[in-house]
Amino acid sequence: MTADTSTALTLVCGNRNYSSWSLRAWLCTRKAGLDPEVVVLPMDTPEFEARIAQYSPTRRVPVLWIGDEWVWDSLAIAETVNERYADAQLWPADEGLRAFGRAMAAEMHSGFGALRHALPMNCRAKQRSVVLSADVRNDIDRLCELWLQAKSKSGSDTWLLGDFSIVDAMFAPVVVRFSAYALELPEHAKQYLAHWLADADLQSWIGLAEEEPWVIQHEEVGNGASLQ
Ligand SMILES: N[C@@H](CCC(=O)N[C@@H](CS)C(=O)NCC(=O)O)C(=O)O
Repeated sequence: MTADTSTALTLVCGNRNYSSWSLRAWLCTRKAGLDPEVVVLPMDTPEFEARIAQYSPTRRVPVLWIGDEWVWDSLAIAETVNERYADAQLWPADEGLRAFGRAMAAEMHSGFGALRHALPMNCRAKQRSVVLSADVRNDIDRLCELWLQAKSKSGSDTWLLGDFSIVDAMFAPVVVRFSAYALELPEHAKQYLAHWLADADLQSWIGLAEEEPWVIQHEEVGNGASLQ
Protein backbone atom coordinates (compact mmCIF):
# COMPACT_ATOMS: atom_id res chain seq x y z
CA MET A 1 0.00 0.00 0.00
CA THR A 2 1.33 3.45 -0.84
CA ALA A 3 0.35 6.05 1.69
CA ASP A 4 -1.25 9.24 0.44
CA THR A 5 0.88 11.87 2.12
CA SER A 6 -0.45 14.72 -0.04
CA THR A 7 -3.48 15.30 2.20
CA ALA A 8 -2.92 17.91 4.90
CA LEU A 9 -2.60 16.46 8.39
CA THR A 10 -3.41 18.49 11.46
CA LEU A 11 -3.20 17.09 14.97
CA VAL A 12 -5.17 19.09 17.50
CA CYS A 13 -3.60 18.64 20.93
CA GLY A 14 -3.82 19.88 24.48
CA ASN A 15 -0.85 21.39 26.29
CA ARG A 16 2.20 19.30 25.56
CA ASN A 17 3.09 19.46 29.24
CA TYR A 18 -0.07 17.78 30.48
CA SER A 19 -1.95 16.13 27.63
CA SER A 20 -0.99 12.49 27.77
CA TRP A 21 -3.50 11.38 25.12
CA SER A 22 -2.16 14.00 22.73
CA LEU A 23 1.38 12.76 23.26
CA ARG A 24 0.36 9.18 22.38
CA ALA A 25 -1.28 10.21 19.12
CA TRP A 26 1.57 12.51 18.11
CA LEU A 27 4.19 9.82 18.72
CA CYS A 28 2.32 7.47 16.40
CA THR A 29 2.37 10.07 13.65
CA ARG A 30 6.10 10.66 14.15
CA LYS A 31 6.97 6.98 14.18
CA ALA A 32 5.00 6.61 10.94
CA GLY A 33 7.31 9.23 9.44
CA LEU A 34 4.69 12.00 9.46
CA ASP A 35 5.05 15.59 10.52
CA PRO A 36 1.52 16.87 11.09
CA GLU A 37 0.79 20.49 11.77
CA VAL A 38 0.14 20.63 15.52
CA VAL A 39 -2.54 22.96 16.88
CA VAL A 40 -2.18 23.31 20.66
CA LEU A 41 -5.29 24.32 22.58
CA PRO A 42 -4.35 25.24 26.15
CA MET A 43 -6.58 23.18 28.44
CA ASP A 44 -8.59 24.69 31.28
CA THR A 45 -8.66 28.08 29.57
CA PRO A 46 -11.38 30.17 27.90
CA GLU A 47 -9.41 29.74 24.66
CA PHE A 48 -9.87 25.97 24.82
CA GLU A 49 -13.60 26.39 25.42
CA ALA A 50 -13.89 28.86 22.55
CA ARG A 51 -11.97 26.82 19.99
CA ILE A 52 -12.46 23.14 20.78
CA ALA A 53 -15.90 22.76 19.17
CA GLN A 54 -14.55 23.71 15.76
CA TYR A 55 -12.15 20.76 15.88
CA SER A 56 -13.55 18.03 18.08
CA PRO A 57 -16.96 16.33 18.26
CA THR A 58 -16.21 15.19 21.83
CA ARG A 59 -14.71 18.54 22.92
CA ARG A 60 -11.60 16.57 23.78
CA VAL A 61 -8.13 16.26 22.36
CA PRO A 62 -6.41 14.75 20.47
CA VAL A 63 -8.14 14.89 17.09
CA LEU A 64 -6.37 14.14 13.83
CA TRP A 65 -7.68 15.98 10.80
CA ILE A 66 -6.82 14.30 7.50
CA GLY A 67 -7.95 16.83 4.92
CA ASP A 68 -11.62 17.25 5.77
CA GLU A 69 -11.93 13.95 7.66
CA TRP A 70 -11.49 13.84 11.39
CA VAL A 71 -10.43 11.02 13.68
CA TRP A 72 -10.84 11.53 17.39
CA ASP A 73 -9.55 9.50 20.33
CA SER A 74 -5.89 8.54 20.66
CA LEU A 75 -6.29 4.82 19.98
CA ALA A 76 -8.36 5.39 16.86
CA ILE A 77 -5.75 7.87 15.64
CA ALA A 78 -2.99 5.33 16.29
CA GLU A 79 -4.82 2.62 14.34
CA THR A 80 -5.66 4.94 11.47
CA VAL A 81 -2.10 6.20 11.17
CA ASN A 82 -0.86 2.60 11.25
CA GLU A 83 -3.24 1.52 8.52
CA ARG A 84 -2.92 4.49 6.20
CA TYR A 85 0.64 5.69 6.64
CA ALA A 86 2.75 2.95 8.17
CA ASP A 87 1.92 -0.15 6.14
CA ALA A 88 0.69 -1.70 9.40
CA GLN A 89 4.27 -1.66 10.75
CA LEU A 90 3.18 -0.05 14.03
CA TRP A 91 2.05 -3.47 15.23
CA PRO A 92 4.27 -6.58 15.19
CA ALA A 93 3.89 -9.03 12.31
CA ASP A 94 3.58 -11.90 14.79
CA GLU A 95 -0.09 -12.57 15.52
CA GLY A 96 0.46 -13.55 19.17
CA LEU A 97 2.56 -10.49 19.95
CA ARG A 98 0.06 -8.31 18.14
CA ALA A 99 -2.82 -9.65 20.23
CA PHE A 100 -0.83 -9.14 23.40
CA GLY A 101 0.08 -5.61 22.32
CA ARG A 102 -3.52 -4.76 21.52
CA ALA A 103 -4.65 -6.06 24.92
CA MET A 104 -2.00 -3.94 26.67
CA ALA A 105 -2.96 -0.85 24.67
CA ALA A 106 -6.63 -1.41 25.52
CA GLU A 107 -5.83 -1.86 29.20
CA MET A 108 -3.89 1.40 29.19
CA HIS A 109 -6.66 3.17 27.34
CA SER A 110 -9.41 2.09 29.72
CA GLY A 111 -7.54 1.49 32.97
CA PHE A 112 -4.99 2.74 35.46
CA GLY A 113 -7.40 5.38 36.74
CA ALA A 114 -5.75 5.64 40.15
CA LEU A 115 -2.35 6.33 38.65
CA ARG A 116 -3.71 8.76 36.07
CA HIS A 117 -5.61 10.69 38.71
CA ALA A 118 -2.90 10.80 41.37
CA LEU A 119 0.15 11.27 39.14
CA PRO A 120 -0.79 13.52 36.23
CA MET A 121 1.56 13.59 33.28
CA ASN A 122 3.78 16.61 33.76
CA CYS A 123 6.72 16.83 31.37
CA ARG A 124 8.35 19.65 33.30
CA ALA A 125 8.30 17.90 36.69
CA LYS A 126 11.32 15.94 37.86
CA GLN A 127 11.53 13.52 40.78
CA ARG A 128 8.64 15.04 42.69
CA SER A 129 7.99 13.45 46.01
CA VAL A 130 4.51 11.94 46.42
CA VAL A 131 2.57 9.81 48.88
CA LEU A 132 1.18 6.78 47.04
CA SER A 133 -2.13 5.15 47.88
CA ALA A 134 -2.41 1.36 47.67
CA ASP A 135 -4.42 1.70 44.43
CA VAL A 136 -1.69 3.77 42.80
CA ARG A 137 0.94 1.31 43.96
CA ASN A 138 -1.12 -1.52 42.43
CA ASP A 139 -1.32 0.34 39.12
CA ILE A 140 2.45 0.85 39.11
CA ASP A 141 3.05 -2.83 39.89
CA ARG A 142 0.65 -3.90 37.15
CA LEU A 143 2.37 -1.65 34.60
CA CYS A 144 5.78 -3.03 35.52
CA GLU A 145 4.42 -6.56 35.31
CA LEU A 146 3.01 -5.91 31.84
CA TRP A 147 6.28 -4.46 30.60
CA LEU A 148 8.18 -7.48 31.90
CA GLN A 149 5.75 -9.93 30.29
CA ALA A 150 5.95 -8.08 26.97
CA LYS A 151 9.73 -8.10 26.99
CA SER A 152 9.93 -11.74 27.90
CA LYS A 153 7.48 -12.63 25.10
CA SER A 154 9.27 -10.55 22.49
CA GLY A 155 12.83 -11.06 23.74
CA SER A 156 13.39 -7.33 23.26
CA ASP A 157 15.36 -5.17 25.64
CA THR A 158 14.41 -1.91 23.90
CA TRP A 159 10.82 -1.42 22.68
CA LEU A 160 8.29 -3.72 24.34
CA LEU A 161 7.42 -5.88 21.36
CA GLY A 162 10.67 -5.71 19.38
CA ASP A 163 10.34 -2.78 16.99
CA PHE A 164 8.49 0.35 18.12
CA SER A 165 4.77 -0.32 18.26
CA ILE A 166 1.57 1.46 19.22
CA VAL A 167 1.84 -0.02 22.68
CA ASP A 168 5.06 1.92 23.29
CA ALA A 169 3.22 5.11 22.38
CA MET A 170 0.42 4.17 24.77
CA PHE A 171 2.91 3.80 27.61
CA ALA A 172 5.05 6.86 26.79
CA PRO A 173 3.07 9.13 29.18
CA VAL A 174 3.60 6.53 31.91
CA VAL A 175 7.33 6.79 31.25
CA VAL A 176 7.06 10.57 31.61
CA ARG A 177 5.10 10.10 34.86
CA PHE A 178 7.63 7.63 36.22
CA SER A 179 10.39 10.14 35.66
CA ALA A 180 8.37 13.06 37.06
CA TYR A 181 7.73 11.41 40.41
CA ALA A 182 10.26 9.76 42.71
CA LEU A 183 9.21 6.08 42.59
CA GLU A 184 10.82 2.77 43.42
CA LEU A 185 10.91 0.83 40.16
CA PRO A 186 12.31 -2.55 39.15
CA GLU A 187 15.43 -2.61 36.99
CA HIS A 188 13.61 -3.66 33.80
CA ALA A 189 11.24 -0.67 34.15
CA LYS A 190 14.18 1.70 34.65
CA GLN A 191 15.73 0.32 31.46
CA TYR A 192 12.52 0.91 29.53
CA LEU A 193 12.39 4.47 30.88
CA ALA A 194 15.98 5.09 29.84
CA HIS A 195 15.25 3.76 26.36
CA TRP A 196 12.18 5.96 25.90
CA LEU A 197 13.79 9.04 27.43
CA ALA A 198 16.64 8.82 24.91
CA ASP A 199 14.16 8.97 22.04
CA ALA A 200 14.48 12.09 19.90
CA ASP A 201 10.74 12.46 19.27
CA LEU A 202 9.86 12.24 22.95
CA GLN A 203 12.65 14.66 23.80
CA SER A 204 11.41 17.12 21.22
CA TRP A 205 7.89 16.98 22.72
CA ILE A 206 9.31 17.49 26.25
CA GLY A 207 11.45 20.40 25.02
CA LEU A 208 8.38 22.14 23.61
CA ALA A 209 6.41 21.36 26.80
CA GLU A 210 9.11 23.06 28.84
CA GLU A 211 8.65 26.23 26.80
CA GLU A 212 4.89 26.42 27.34
CA PRO A 213 3.69 29.28 29.53
CA TRP A 214 0.57 27.57 30.93
CA VAL A 215 0.37 26.08 34.42
CA ILE A 216 -2.65 24.02 35.50
CA GLN A 217 -2.54 24.10 39.28
CA HIS A 218 -4.48 20.90 39.91
CA GLU A 219 -2.11 18.97 37.66
CA GLU A 220 0.87 20.13 39.70
CA VAL A 221 1.27 17.53 42.42
CA GLY A 222 4.19 16.32 44.45
CA ASN A 223 6.76 17.89 46.71
CA GLY A 224 4.76 16.88 49.77
CA ALA A 225 1.25 17.36 48.33
CA SER A 226 -1.16 14.73 49.67
CA LEU A 227 -2.45 12.35 47.03
CA GLN A 228 -5.08 10.55 49.07
N1 LIG B 1 -10.22 8.59 25.35
C1 LIG B 1 -9.71 9.87 24.87
C2 LIG B 1 -9.39 10.76 26.05
C3 LIG B 1 -9.19 12.21 25.61
C4 LIG B 1 -9.03 13.15 26.79
O1 LIG B 1 -9.50 12.88 27.91
N2 LIG B 1 -8.36 14.26 26.53
C5 LIG B 1 -8.15 15.29 27.54
C6 LIG B 1 -6.73 15.84 27.48
S1 LIG B 1 -5.48 14.63 27.73
C7 LIG B 1 -9.03 16.49 27.22
O2 LIG B 1 -9.41 16.71 26.10
N3 LIG B 1 -9.29 17.31 28.24
C8 LIG B 1 -9.95 18.55 28.04
C9 LIG B 1 -11.33 18.60 28.63
O3 LIG B 1 -11.85 17.53 29.01
O4 LIG B 1 -11.88 19.72 28.68
C10 LIG B 1 -8.46 9.59 24.00
O5 LIG B 1 -7.88 8.51 24.11
O6 LIG B 1 -8.12 10.43 23.16
